[in-house]
Amino acid sequence: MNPKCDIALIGLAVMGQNLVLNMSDHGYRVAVYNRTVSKVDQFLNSSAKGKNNICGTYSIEELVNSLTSPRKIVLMVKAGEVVDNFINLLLPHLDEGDLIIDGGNSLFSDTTRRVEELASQGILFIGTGVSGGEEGARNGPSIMPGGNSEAWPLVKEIFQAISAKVDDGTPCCDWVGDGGSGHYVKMVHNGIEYGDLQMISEAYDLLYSGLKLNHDEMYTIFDEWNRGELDSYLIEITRDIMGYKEEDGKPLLTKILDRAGQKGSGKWTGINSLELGVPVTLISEAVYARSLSSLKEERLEASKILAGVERVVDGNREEIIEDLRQALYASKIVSYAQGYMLLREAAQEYNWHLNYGSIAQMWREGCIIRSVFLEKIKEAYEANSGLKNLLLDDFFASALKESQGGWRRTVGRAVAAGIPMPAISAALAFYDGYRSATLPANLIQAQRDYFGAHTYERTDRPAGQFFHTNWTGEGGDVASTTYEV
Ligand code: NBP
Repeated sequence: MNPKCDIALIGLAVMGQNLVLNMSDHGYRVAVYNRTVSKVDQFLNSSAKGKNNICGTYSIEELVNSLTSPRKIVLMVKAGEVVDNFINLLLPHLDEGDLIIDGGNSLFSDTTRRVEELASQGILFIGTGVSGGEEGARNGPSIMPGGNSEAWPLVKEIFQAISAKVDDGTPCCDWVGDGGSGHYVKMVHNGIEYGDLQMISEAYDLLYSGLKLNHDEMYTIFDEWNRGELDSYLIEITRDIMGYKEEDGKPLLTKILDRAGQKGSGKWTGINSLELGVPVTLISEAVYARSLSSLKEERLEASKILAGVERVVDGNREEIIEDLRQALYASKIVSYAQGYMLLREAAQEYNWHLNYGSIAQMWREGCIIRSVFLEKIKEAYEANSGLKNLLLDDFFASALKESQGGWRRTVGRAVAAGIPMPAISAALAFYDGYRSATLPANLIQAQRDYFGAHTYERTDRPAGQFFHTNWTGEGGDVASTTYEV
């Protein structure tokens, strides 16, 4: 009889297969199963061939029986209903203390619900973000687990073994917190990824359609940017994309349709930021920019009707490129600061104890937003765990001071040349709003009180006292308490 397996994985698509191979490489014995069971043999006869610590199983019962106790079962399947269906199929075969781990991109509130429902039945549940795509899953992803904390010791060793590591060997995997916090952190990671992709695309637009640079020239620029403060996986792949040519010698990028897809985690981040009242403007703009890009036919029509200006950026090329680099760097700081504002508010709202330095560490390697820059975020939170906002950290405040000139000139040039920069300009507007001791919100309060008797606070009276003015002399003196616009 074969020895029992250490862990099981259900879902042999790209992520599942690569995670299994990764666990196998680290010496773990893994049982595998897939809804379409023919894919089990396909896997065993292809990339898992010859790996005798990967065991195919052909029913849920066989999978469960192949495991040592307490059982550990990873679901790497399509998020949503499919996860609940598998949990329901597994439950009749499990014993108290067994553990189900959902490694897909589940909505954090679903994970919170599953942790609670399963705890009431004596079953442990972890919802974990796994980032890094196919290559990460195979060679070391960033792993962000949260859920029932009693479950963490059961998988800590396996997860940290297969995860990415930073240079000093620290794993990019640590316990995030209770409930759906692991999937929440993954959601914010994905939102930040949306922002990074959008900002880089805006920079490319200015270089290509504004400065009329060719792809070889842009390759060199992204290559240089990748050697400095912007050093990151996404700048690196952008450089490589600039250099990629088809057999006809033409850059493939010029032949790719400008209609960006999305799977939903950026939208979830935007929706949650609205619900929690956190101004995560850059990520939201990045989501809207993809929505606008998808209106290709409408844009084609509008391009023939609506007036604009010639898309040309004039001036000293080197200065314009350096200003753009500064704009990208400053906007990136704002984007991460907004992401961390959201994490802080969520921790408060959902009663999680998040370690912000450790989150930066988990994103440092293995995941799509990995970058040198995250080291600085980790250092900022290590120096001051109660830091109110990343922008107020000395390093980031002075980085913004140094780059704001180039940032402002870049946004000015883009506006003058009719080149849309929704993310980079939203970041600048946020920065200017955040550093404003006074905002024109006094007028909004006056307007609200004028038309809806919503009341206002006064600068010459203590905060918390509300006043209503009969602005026209014709309205009443009764203030509104329930009517909101
Ligand atoms: P998919 O998201 O394409 O999921 C494929 C798996 O889900 C297969 O095992 C498939 O079984 C199963 N499945 C589907 Br689809 N519908 C099902 C149903 N109605 N009932 C039962 N099983 C069903 O695979 P993936 O791209 O490897 O991603 C797995 C998870 O990891 C997802 O949640 C994804 O969001 C997340 N993720 C993906 C990436 C990435 O780069 N791809 C990165 C990070 C996280 P079948 O073979 O029988 O159809």
